[in-house]
Amino acid sequence: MRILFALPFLFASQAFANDVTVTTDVWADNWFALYVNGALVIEDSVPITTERSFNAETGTFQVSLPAQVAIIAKDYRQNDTGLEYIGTQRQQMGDGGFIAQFTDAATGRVLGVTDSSTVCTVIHRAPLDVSCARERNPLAGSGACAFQSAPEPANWTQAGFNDSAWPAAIEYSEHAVGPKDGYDRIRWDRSASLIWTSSLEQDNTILCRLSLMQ
Ligand SMILES: [Ca+2]
Ligand SMILES: [Ca+2]
Repeated sequence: MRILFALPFLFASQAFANDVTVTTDVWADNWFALYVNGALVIEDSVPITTERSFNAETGTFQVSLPAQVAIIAKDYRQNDTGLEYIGTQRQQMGDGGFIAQFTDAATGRVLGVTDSSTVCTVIHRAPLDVSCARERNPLAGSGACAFQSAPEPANWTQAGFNDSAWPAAIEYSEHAVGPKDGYDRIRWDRSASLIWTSSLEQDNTILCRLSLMQ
């Protein structure tokens, strides 16, 4: 039944002259979900709890341009300390990293990429003091292991959301991020950059927005 209701909308949306089929490639350390004009279009298929969950995803969607892309990206953390491998010799902060590109599936033309014109905000930062990573018994919210956490702002994936206060994303080199499994499988456009916010290690959950232009 659901498809019967969906069909009229599908035909209506395809009537717009600016409609394009967009191919998107995404690589994330460790997990992401990607929205276009407020609708979820692609989500990382590997759960964040999978050890070393590095992977690339490729998907297609149809949209009328210009369009608004919104991405939530998460670096894995075992708890609110921001650490991973807690209590083992590998106990560490862990680091994030993210890259995406959007191309016209028919022509290959680049419609958008992650770079310093992307804007991002941090909604989970931990630990606030990096010495937490060396503590024998790190406790979230205690001393060096204090953290900052905020809910996702209402309507942040929508095209009309006001992101003017969000800072520019920071571009990182491949050397800094060390992108692994799946990254090399994608032919990245030269304009696409690995991005994150100011700390690859302490910023654990970030929200980013970028525009796709005709
Ligand atoms: Ca990570
Ligand atoms: Ca981290």
